[in-house]
Amino acid sequence: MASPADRKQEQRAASRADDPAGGPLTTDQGVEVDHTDDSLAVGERGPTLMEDFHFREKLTRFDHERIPERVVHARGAGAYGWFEPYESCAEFTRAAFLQDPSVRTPVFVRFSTVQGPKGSADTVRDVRGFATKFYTSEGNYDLVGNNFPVFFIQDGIKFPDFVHAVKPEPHNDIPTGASAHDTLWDFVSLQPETLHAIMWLMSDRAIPRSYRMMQGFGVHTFRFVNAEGRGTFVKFHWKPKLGVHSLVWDEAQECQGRDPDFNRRDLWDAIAAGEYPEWELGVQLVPEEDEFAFDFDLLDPTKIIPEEQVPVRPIGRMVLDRNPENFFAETEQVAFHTANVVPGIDFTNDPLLQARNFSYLDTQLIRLGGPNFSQLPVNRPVAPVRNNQRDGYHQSAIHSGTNYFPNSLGGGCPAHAGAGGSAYTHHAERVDGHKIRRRSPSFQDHYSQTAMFWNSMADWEKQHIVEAFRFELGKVGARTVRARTVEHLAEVDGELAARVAQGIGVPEPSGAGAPYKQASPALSLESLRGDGSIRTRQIAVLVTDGVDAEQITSVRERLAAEGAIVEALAATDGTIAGADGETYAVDRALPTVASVLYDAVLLPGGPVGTPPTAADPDAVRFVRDAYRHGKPVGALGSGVGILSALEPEGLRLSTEFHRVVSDQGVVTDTSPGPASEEFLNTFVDAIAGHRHWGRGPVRH
Ligand code: HDE
Repeated sequence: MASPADRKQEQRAASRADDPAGGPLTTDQGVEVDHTDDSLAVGERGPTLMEDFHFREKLTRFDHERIPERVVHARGAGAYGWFEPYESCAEFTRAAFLQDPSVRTPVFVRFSTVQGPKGSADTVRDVRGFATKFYTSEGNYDLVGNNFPVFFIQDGIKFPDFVHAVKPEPHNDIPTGASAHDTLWDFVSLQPETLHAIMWLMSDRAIPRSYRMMQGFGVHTFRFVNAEGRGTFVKFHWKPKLGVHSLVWDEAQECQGRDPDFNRRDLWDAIAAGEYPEWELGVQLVPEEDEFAFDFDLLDPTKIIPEEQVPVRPIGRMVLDRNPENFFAETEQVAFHTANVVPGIDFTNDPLLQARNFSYLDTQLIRLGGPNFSQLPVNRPVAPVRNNQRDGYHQSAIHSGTNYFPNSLGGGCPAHAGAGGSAYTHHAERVDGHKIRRRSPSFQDHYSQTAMFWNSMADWEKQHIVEAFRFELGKVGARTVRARTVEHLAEVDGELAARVAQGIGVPEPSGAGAPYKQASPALSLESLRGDGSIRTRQIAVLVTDGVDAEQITSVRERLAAEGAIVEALAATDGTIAGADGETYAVDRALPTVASVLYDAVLLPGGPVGTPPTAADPDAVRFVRDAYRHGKPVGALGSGVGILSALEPEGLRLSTEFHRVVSDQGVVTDTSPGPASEEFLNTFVDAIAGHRHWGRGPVRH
């Protein structure tokens, strides 16, 4: 029998629309068409005829190609893959896909930004969606998470307000893919429950280097239920094997123009190249009897459980190994729903989660035009579907027999699943109370975990947060809103508030709030370096005629062996002539790329005293940008000379010759000839370090 991972692909294959025989063009009715370039008209210059059914069908179909984009998370990219547990989780949950390490469950994952429309740029400052559909043997399970572990509001009834505030302003539809505007910050300044998530939004987590290099979180506290009916609270974490890495803000902004598809292209290219991204699924487990053991409420989605308090226990891994074949059919039409759960996974009374359990089905009905969207190939479970749900728009199944329960005429089918078997049973939580509209007092502390996040950051992360607040609030026209926000920040941390205030022209708040001391080191990017490899890192080598080809080859071979992608860039595409007189292929022309599209740059030398690329302004700009953005810069032989262009940026070039010198990710060796082992090791380490923050006046 095919493994479930294959079963999804087999099912998908059955929906492929290609004609393997490759027959001629037809209408939707299968009538062959001999000419699709001119409409049927009276004479060569006469009016078009109504009778041209092919013309009318073609235009009508085109007119109807669009569906409404998602009201949030409109822009996304997806991929198929599989999940396997490390060992049985039967002690905590009866979910079948978490029992057997030899069973792989197929998945589809969609990553997204939240604020911008479908056509907006990838590298905006925003939360990223991280939604996973597990096609389990017991039905579909959707873990619809984000790359932040906390949300902006506590109760789903506020969601329309929050989304209206962050979306482009209603009068002019500005800004696209950005939160730096008055209405969002007006909302934030009046709604301190947003602050914890806002800290994440101002941090580098909001500008990931790659979807493959970000964490995912279920956010809410969910509930595992085992075969005996025992519940355990659970928080879900995805941890990327490649580590968590971000862009710098200046770079992210430039990238929006240089390659608006930066993140989706990265995902696509990696999978196409067989570099399958991988995440570990971890859980934080809290026994039900410990529900009140914390100084925050487990039901409050603006809080995390610090990992130092409840460690994240790894339970399995997910690998994405297949790009979709059709963006619209699959990535656009995939429909996630928090209420798609399987036996062994249940909800809690988190009011945000409860609202989501209503909203996702509701939104699919309008977005996908009716109730039959679960028949679309990407949404179809691999588990059998039998019920009396019928008809409606876009019904594509041909049902037969009875359509009600109970029945005798249909042999009683489909019958109830037997109690105690594999059917879903809701956790029998006892609930008792008055009907009220009131936020729980246990949800009232908005500052201590916000401060914990700030306290946990490395100095460079704090600096980036301050600069992000200054950027965002600096774009807010209403000074009252700026000042009110800073007053809330003073409740979090006096120093944070003062540093932000200094940059946006509002008075520094006088009274600071409670001095919160708690920190969670697991929150800093410094603790999330992953496997430390440089796999799939993009390394630019700037080349020109006369360059030392041996140097390039020595670096290229080593970096390629480490899994990095090395590209030779020259002023024009085609070939260059190396110092040895041989011709070498250029991968891309410098004017078609930019430093922001690469992780590191190498400057090889030539036999003559001057650095070969120093005369090319594009090359100089490339290196300067890489340096400003904290990226590793390697230079060999006379290639080191180009670095003198960085002295105004604060670079102090070493006066030592013919040895490897490494300072803040700038690795040089003026020796001619192939790169030494020491140089290569040091350069690889610098690339693995991602960014180097101790440089002079770096552009964040
Ligand atoms: Fe969503 N959210 N959300 N959300 N959300 C949607 O569903 C909603 C929330 C998340 O790639 C919508 O199909 C409400 C938290 C992701 O297709 C919609 C509330 C988290 C995606 C919706 C939240 C998320 C969505 C829009 C507050 C992280 C993209 C289109 C009660 C845990 C899924 C759609 C994809 C999409 C509603 C809050 C994550 C309207 C009402 C918290 C990753 O149904």
